[in-house]
Amino acid sequence: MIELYHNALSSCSQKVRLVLDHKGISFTSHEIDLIGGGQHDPEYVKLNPKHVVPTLVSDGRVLVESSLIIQYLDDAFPNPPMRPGDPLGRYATARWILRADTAIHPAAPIVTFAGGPRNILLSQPEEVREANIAAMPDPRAREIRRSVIEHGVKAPEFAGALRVFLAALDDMETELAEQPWLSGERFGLADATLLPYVLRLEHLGMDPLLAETERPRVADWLARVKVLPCYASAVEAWAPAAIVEMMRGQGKELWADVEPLTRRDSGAGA
Ligand SMILES: N[C@@H](CCC(=O)N[C@@H](CS)C(=O)NCC(=O)O)C(=O)O
Repeated sequence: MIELYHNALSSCSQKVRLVLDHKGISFTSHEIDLIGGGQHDPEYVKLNPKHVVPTLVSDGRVLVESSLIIQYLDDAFPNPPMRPGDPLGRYATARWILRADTAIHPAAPIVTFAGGPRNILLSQPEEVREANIAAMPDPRAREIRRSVIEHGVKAPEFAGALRVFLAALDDMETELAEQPWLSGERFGLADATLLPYVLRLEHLGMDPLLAETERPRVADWLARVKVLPCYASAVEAWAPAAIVEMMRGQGKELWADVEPLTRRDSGAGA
């Protein structure tokens, strides 16, 4: 019996749903409204003391940290395997997972909240928005959230966070020259881990970064991911179309400010 506390558009939740779906594991869904502050509900915080999603409950055992959760799922439900069998292949997968946790994920709220969702937060009454930020346990995360809400893509943190994404895309492009999937010969944990961040760029209207002319192998990889059954049920089925459209529209309006930061001669991608 699996229960998942998650959010439709959260990258870490998408990652776990992709793995659950790819393995054919059904779960009871508890959606957490991150914009409304559901992650700070005292009952939820008992499960996840970091006030974040996802949280997976497996036969009564509470599991947090999406990267550990997907590795647990691959151990507990080994078919189909989502990590290569050979030690070097497993190392390569673990390295992508580590990179997502230590670099890409910390950059994600900056890239995200500087764009589309910023308007949603700005439309909230200030006391509601501030109460939700004040409830975030990490003081640095609070500071960054306030900065990106105030300054958008002009926030001092934005260009560096975008560079983290660009560097990951460029390394994906290199790796995909050697093998069809980031996890080796088939879709696996590394692919499920990176997909939500690549998709986030698309949702934020930054599709030119994913164009065939710019990064042909990443474009091809994304097209192949999108025809997998798990993409339809774990990502598309959950994503609220109106919010994605709003984010994309907002991102396209901001592209003139963002594009110069993505040029290779600007130091981006280094
Ligand atoms: N290391 C955690 C990070 C989880 C995380 O940051 N989740 C985000 C959504 S992707 C969240 O819940 N944010 C709450 C907030 O923005 O207040 C994991 O991998 O599970």
